[in-house]
Amino acid sequence: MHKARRGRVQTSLLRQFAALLACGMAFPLLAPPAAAQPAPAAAPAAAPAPTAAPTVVTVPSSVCAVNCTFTRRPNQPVGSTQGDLSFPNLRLIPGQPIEIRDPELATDHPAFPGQTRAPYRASGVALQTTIITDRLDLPWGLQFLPDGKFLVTEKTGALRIVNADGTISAPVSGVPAVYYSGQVGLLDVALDPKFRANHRIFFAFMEPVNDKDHGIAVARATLDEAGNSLSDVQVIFRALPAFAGGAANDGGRIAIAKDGTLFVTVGERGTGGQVPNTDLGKIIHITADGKAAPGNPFIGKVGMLPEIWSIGHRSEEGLAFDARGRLWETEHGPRGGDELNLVERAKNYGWPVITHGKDYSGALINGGKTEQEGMEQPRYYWDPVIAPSGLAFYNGKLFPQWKDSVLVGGMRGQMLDRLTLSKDDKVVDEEPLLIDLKKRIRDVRVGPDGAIYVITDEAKTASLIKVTPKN
Ligand SMILES: [Ca+2]
Repeated sequence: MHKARRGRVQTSLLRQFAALLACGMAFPLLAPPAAAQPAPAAAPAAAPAPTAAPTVVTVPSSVCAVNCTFTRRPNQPVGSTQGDLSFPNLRLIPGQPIEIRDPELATDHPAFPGQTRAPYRASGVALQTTIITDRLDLPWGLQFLPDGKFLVTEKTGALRIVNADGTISAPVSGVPAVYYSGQVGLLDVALDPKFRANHRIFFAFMEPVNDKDHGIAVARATLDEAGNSLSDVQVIFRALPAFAGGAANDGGRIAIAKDGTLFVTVGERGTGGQVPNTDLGKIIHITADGKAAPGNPFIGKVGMLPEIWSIGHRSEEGLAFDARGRLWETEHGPRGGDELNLVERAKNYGWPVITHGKDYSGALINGGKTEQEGMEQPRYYWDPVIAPSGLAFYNGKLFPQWKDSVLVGGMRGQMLDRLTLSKDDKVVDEEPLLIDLKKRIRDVRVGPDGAIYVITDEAKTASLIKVTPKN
């Protein structure tokens, strides 16, 4: 386990610049600050606040020998985004893309046919939606307990058990202190594959490590459902480095592999995803004890943290395995660059060296570069963005037409987006579901009963909704 210790602050500008150059990261000093992602529905756009200056962050000396400082770009204040961010006026004509707005960046282009704006296909499945509760407060992660109950995190710091009849428990006791601000707080929750026997859960949250700094952490605990409490709570992993600010682009999604190891997303928090000796902008792979998982690609490499699995991510809010056991993620990109990625060992997903779209300020990112040798292309990107959160592959029995479909929660897009993949992992059609709800969808999961469950994103009045075929 890493201790989030603060190292000595090194403030030499020359040294910072050398460090960034070494990481291929010089341009953020020249580029405008990255934007915050869309605010929760409860936080309406306010007048833009003054933009803060970039800050220098130091990686703890316990893990870093060289290039230990980097510059973190401030997040733009909520409400400062520009461009066409209205609710999409979708075009539902079979064979045509659903998106009719112009691309955000006129010079952008897909790297291969079908990488964006896949044709609409109506699967013709009538849906029944059942609201189990509409009294959740900024829920973020959803899981199914074996007895038909639900386990839900709320960003403000509460873990709750929702009964099938919609009644909601008091906050489960024993959750550690959570730093809640903007897009961060108590984030995803996951059940141990042997939960029925060991009642163990894992959860990700923004942890206040002192009165100023905070970082993404993963804890494990034993859940006593009857007692509505956690015991044996242990923080097993702390992303490095912790620092002040950065309440956007934080990741916090967990997916547990069949072997019981955890993949966890850690967002870039304004640093870009390329700084090697940090967990920021990475997907990490750890054991149930929080140690680097055996076989990780960067074990023993100087300057790389051993828990890192993949790099170059921005703000990964969806993470799931497909039926073949392959790992996929969705991430919030810049304006016009939200992504669906197939996540593979040691690969670099590009941010912010290459990306589709442009900065929320309207500025080009790295000159508008969209491709580079050695960096992965997203399997799909949304332009304009849908702000994807939550990702699932349909593998239940209630919707046989949707076997292996990709289900993506859209927050800004206010939809459950269903994508069909070809055998070579290209998106061949797109069908926006639940658009009549006009709700920001935060998480999506397929239940053990084959129904699809989504949670929405409001404060106090967010819903847990069950989706089944309409008979
Ligand atoms: Ca990317």
